[in-house]
Amino acid sequence: MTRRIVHVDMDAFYASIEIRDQPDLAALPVAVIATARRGAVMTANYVARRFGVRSAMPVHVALNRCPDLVLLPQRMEVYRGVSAQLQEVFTRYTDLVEPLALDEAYLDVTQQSSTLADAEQLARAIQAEILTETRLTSSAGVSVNKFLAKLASGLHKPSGLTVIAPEEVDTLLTRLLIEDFYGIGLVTAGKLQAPGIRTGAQLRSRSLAELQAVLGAGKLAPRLHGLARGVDERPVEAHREAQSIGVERTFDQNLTTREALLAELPGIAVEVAARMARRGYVGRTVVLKLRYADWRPVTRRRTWTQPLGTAEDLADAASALLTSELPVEQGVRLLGVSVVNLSRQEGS
Ligand code: TTP
Ligand code: MG
Repeated sequence: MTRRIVHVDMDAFYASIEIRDQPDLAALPVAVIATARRGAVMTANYVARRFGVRSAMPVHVALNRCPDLVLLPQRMEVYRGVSAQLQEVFTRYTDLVEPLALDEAYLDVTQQSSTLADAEQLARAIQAEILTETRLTSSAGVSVNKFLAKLASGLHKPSGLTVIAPEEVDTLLTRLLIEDFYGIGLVTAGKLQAPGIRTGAQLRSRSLAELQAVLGAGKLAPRLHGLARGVDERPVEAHREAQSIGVERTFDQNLTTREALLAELPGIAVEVAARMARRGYVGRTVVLKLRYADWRPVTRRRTWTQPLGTAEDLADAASALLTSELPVEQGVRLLGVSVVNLSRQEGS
């Protein structure tokens, strides 16, 4: 069965978040470093990369290459928050989402598309939604399996959208170096180089038995034999259970009156309930989030003994939480309702 897989990977993730939050840094070379281990660069923006600054590079080497490099300490909670926002965007498109890291995921959109061109449109919409919700850019790759989708997302970074069609696979893979095949680390690369396998073309020229002679009888030889031909049957595994399901709405103009605020809740509740139903969840804790005009966030939550799931129940719960915050002393720019303490709805 042919599949359609999208791989999304954020551009210079930690650095882009820092620059989003301190726009004056945009034109400067910026690196994020671990505060605990001051020794290494976690990531650098694309300005710094032009000087040769890379992830995992010792800070003194990075400063040597780029003396004006701006060093910023990591803010993991913020990055995790953005990661949750990404996950939320992805699940609007498909339930088959497999996160690989905070800033990347595979999405199986086979059910939601009938051609790679359809899947490309979905990927474009996902990138636009990520930009709207997080003010960050991403790169996406679209193809028929995970290996090719991930390869594609890296081809035109930043802000890239790349499709690898089956007919392009041969030309593309023969040109790759073996390190560019997913899962080939330094050790495997070393083993393959001894018998003269350095490129995709050379990898492909070897039979399975020849690769097994080099790599042993484990899974690696058949896996690389497949990858060299663009074959990768691994399914997208949405192994993680949802932690929270919710909807946020940002207003063009800040809302100030009780009526205007309360009037937003039923619509939001309908969307939350629809998402919960689609994914087969009910939940016991309703969380209301407000963001005031000055960006100050407030969350209020309440837990019920019985799980909730209908739009009416969610709207009532959210209204009660909102009412206790009224009147608001300044405008509200964002209103969100989410449900945590999720459990599987019976019968699903
Ligand atoms: P990547 O996606 O590998 O890198 P990136 O998002 O910074 O840049 P791009 O994808 O545009 O090439 O990693 C995601 C985040 O993971 C990165 O922002 C920081 C963190 N990270 C580390 O902490 N150490 C590392 O060695 C790497 C590679 C990443
Ligand atoms: Mg990235």
